[in-house]
Amino acid sequence: MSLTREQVADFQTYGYVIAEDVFTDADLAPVIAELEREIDRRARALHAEGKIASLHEDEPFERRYALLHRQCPDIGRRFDIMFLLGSAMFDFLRNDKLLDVVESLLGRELSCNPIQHIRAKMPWTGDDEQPAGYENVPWHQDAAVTSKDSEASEILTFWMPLVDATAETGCMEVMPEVFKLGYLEHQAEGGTTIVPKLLPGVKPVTAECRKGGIVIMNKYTPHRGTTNRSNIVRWSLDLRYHKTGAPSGRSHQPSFVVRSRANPDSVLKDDEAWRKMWREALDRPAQPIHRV
Ligand SMILES: O=C(O)CCC(=O)C(=O)O
Ligand SMILES: [Fe+2]
Repeated sequence: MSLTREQVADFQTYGYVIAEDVFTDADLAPVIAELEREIDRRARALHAEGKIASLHEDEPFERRYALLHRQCPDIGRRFDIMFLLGSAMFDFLRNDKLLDVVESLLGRELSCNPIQHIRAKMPWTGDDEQPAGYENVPWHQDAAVTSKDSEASEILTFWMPLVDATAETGCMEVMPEVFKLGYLEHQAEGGTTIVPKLLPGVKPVTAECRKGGIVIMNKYTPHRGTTNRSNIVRWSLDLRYHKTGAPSGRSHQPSFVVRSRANPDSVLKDDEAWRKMWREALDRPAQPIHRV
């Protein structure tokens, strides 16, 4: 499904747009099933080591991981796309409905950017806001986690919840129109975040998005996570795409062609080749990936 002209214009105007109902539950089911298998595998291994007492096998995807994580946070170690390298995830990175949306904004020569994550934001019952950290991110622009040589590249973020993302479950907040200011200096303290005195006083928008939708953001759009006050895990994927040939912002990690009119043979269809590229990249000495 391509974006409508109005959605494209909204994106150009505000620096973000929320496209609802792009995917059906069936489109997302293989990715969720792959995550469920991984969770089950890890739970059984930790159970065998005596680190998890109850497997909570009957709990749904939305709940089970939180109940396991509470018993042993180790279950979340390296729970991310580049470490799991699953076939269903690879297929989803190339999903036609997703790429039709990407093409609406970036044109016909498209590469999947290596900055991509699975996020499992746990329920939070504390009186305070859920602390900044991997599970709840402070105000930032995604440009902050790219190298400077990619300044001129349009690297767009496609954020997709695997459960309904609402103010209660901890959806994002975004600042409309602020992308026009370009890059704002970030600091490392408090998690990669915009230097507080540079944060514009713009009223944020609560970016609620039902499962099946996509929150699309410009790389200079400030956004943050909010507290998950529900009793389910706020599962999401955030993927990025750029125009083939443009610097990815992570030249030491694998980008790959997902769609090409000019050179259809360049499209990567082999998930084993994708795994190999990531394994080689992860084996190389760590490179600085953030600007701060
Ligand atoms: O998932 C979140 O709450 C924040 C995600 C984020 O910062 C991103 O996708 O770039
Ligand atoms: Fe972000």
